[in-house]
Amino acid sequence: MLQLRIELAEHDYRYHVLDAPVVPDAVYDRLYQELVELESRYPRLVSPDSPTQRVGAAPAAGFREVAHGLPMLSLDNAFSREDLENFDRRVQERLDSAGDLQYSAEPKLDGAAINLWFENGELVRAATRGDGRVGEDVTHNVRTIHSVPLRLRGSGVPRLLEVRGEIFMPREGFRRLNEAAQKAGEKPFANPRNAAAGSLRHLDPRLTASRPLALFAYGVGTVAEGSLPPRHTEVLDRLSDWGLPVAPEAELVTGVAGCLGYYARMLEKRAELAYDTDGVVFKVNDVDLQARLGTVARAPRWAVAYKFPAEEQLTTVESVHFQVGRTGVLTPVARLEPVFVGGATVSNATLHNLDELHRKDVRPGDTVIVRRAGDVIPEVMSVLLERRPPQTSPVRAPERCPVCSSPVLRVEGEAALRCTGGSACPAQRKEALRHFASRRALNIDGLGSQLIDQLVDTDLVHKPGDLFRLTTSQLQQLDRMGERSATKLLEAMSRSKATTLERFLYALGIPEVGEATSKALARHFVRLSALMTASAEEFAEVEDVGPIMAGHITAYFQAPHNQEVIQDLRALGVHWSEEARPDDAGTAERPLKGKTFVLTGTLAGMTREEATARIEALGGKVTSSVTAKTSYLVVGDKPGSKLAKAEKLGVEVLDEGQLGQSILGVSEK
Ligand code: D41
Repeated sequence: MLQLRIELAEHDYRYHVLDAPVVPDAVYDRLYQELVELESRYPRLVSPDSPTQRVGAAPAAGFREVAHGLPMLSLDNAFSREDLENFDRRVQERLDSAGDLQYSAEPKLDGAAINLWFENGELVRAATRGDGRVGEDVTHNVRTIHSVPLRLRGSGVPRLLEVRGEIFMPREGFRRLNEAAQKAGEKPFANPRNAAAGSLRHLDPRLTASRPLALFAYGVGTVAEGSLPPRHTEVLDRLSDWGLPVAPEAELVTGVAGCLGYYARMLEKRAELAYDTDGVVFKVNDVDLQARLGTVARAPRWAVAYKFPAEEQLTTVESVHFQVGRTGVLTPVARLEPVFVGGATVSNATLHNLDELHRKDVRPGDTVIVRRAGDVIPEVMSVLLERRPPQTSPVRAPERCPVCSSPVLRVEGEAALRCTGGSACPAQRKEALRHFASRRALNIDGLGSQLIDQLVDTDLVHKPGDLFRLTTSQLQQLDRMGERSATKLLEAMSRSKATTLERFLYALGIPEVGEATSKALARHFVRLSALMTASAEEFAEVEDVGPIMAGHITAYFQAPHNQEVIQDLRALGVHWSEEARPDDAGTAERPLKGKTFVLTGTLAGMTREEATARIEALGGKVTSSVTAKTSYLVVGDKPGSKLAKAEKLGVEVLDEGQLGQSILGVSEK
């Protein structure tokens, strides 16, 4: 039984902490079953740290209050570069230090803070943060979280240890949980943080066990009869050695510049991370210095949370209108009281389609939550019904196009409303021209959105070819268009006539045909004439072209109107080479194809961006966290916890010289 427990705990650790299982689930299940059977025969030999004991009975009296050994402090916030610089200055002044301090830099997870008590390495208690002094005993729930070790591994574990961390729900798990809730007709959670906090505070541990929760440890409280290393990053490494999960993005940085660099990198990575973050945390790395700095009003002077711009805000809806896209699809858009969210001022947010509009029932006057995450277009998430003013009415679908008044059709089986005006609708013409001139299509420099509006509104341009017939005198009649800019624009148009077949195809705006398909079509057919006469079956032979898309493409080329547009453009001198191009460089020129790299610590000879660019140029990939799939960890000066993780996983570790010489084929400076 002891052996089975050890083996199962090892598999739990490999699966949930290292992300690197070594046996198939079926093997785990068999071992687990074997232990369950032995335990039922010898109930006296069941120990609380057995993997079978993660899900137990609910506490009879609900959640008890428990005092933390040392208080759980709160974090001061910084919202700007200036705030961060002030933090660093205050720290330096208090320490009489001049020069760059080292900081532990960590993602700030958006979950629920937890305090874990380990006695002789065994998990004996888990409590929520509460007011920082006293929290709620949620041991029975926390035990069900598989990345929380029931017993610490390795040596040198203090007899008594309080570990602080954050319980959170990874995004993918959150998505699946909400999908299931929606299917079951239950109310979905607003965000992963609420889902995590709610799951922790449920009386029935079986429910918590069914929730995809995880832990990252970020610090310690009481440490008795044992000791920890003198730097915070080393403490994190030690916790990781003992089997506790630590955020793989944690790093050691130097000075304000290092902090700002880390913040920028994490902000960029924010959308790709598997979990929600609301900022990054910087902590003075030297534990002695932390003690000298002390705390004020329950927050340490040695740490700061530099918050990311909030991705959600409240605002009110001024109106809901319908925007007509390139293919005539009407998209409901909420016009908002402008609000600063996700790092930009937002005054319009999409409602996607009619079904979404009706499901969310967004009305003028409503207070709504808007979300803008990364570069994704802002969207209205939900309405605060309790704030709805009296006498509002639901938005109705328009029967006529708001731009050209043509009838609107609701396509059977689709959520989309479509304007039937086609190229008679100025909105569709404008969008088609915007697309035609865009950077990845014909790339007409200087032909912006407002200019296109004017050209269509003044009837100077109806179809793409008309652009190339414009004269300087016509252009000069437009707003803010002098002779110089008119000439420049005509030159840009003339340059754009030299293009490639794939750009030309993309520029046409064939329904469903994006850049990748345009490229595949150009490769496959090589000549436009071959494309214009191909059958749906022939199109379906092209990689990634399904029967529906093949139908769209043939229909497009068969329509006389489209044939005219194409002939017109060719007659005006739009041209490209129709010679078959050799395939992309094979693996010979992409020797790092299929290899993933993680960079950590400070590189001496090149910046991380340079190293990343070179690895990518050779076909390799650079990712942020070490997993079992990582091919190489490249370590610079002062690597953080990634090195320990790589060693644990047996990931090959290279120093900068080795990266340069053997992989990138350059010698050191
Ligand atoms: O990821 C986090 N949410 C996080 C929270 C973190 N990485 N580090 C933290 N460090 C601290 C101190 C410096 C006080 C030990 C924290 C928190 N505190 C914290 N979480 C909730 C309140 C405070």
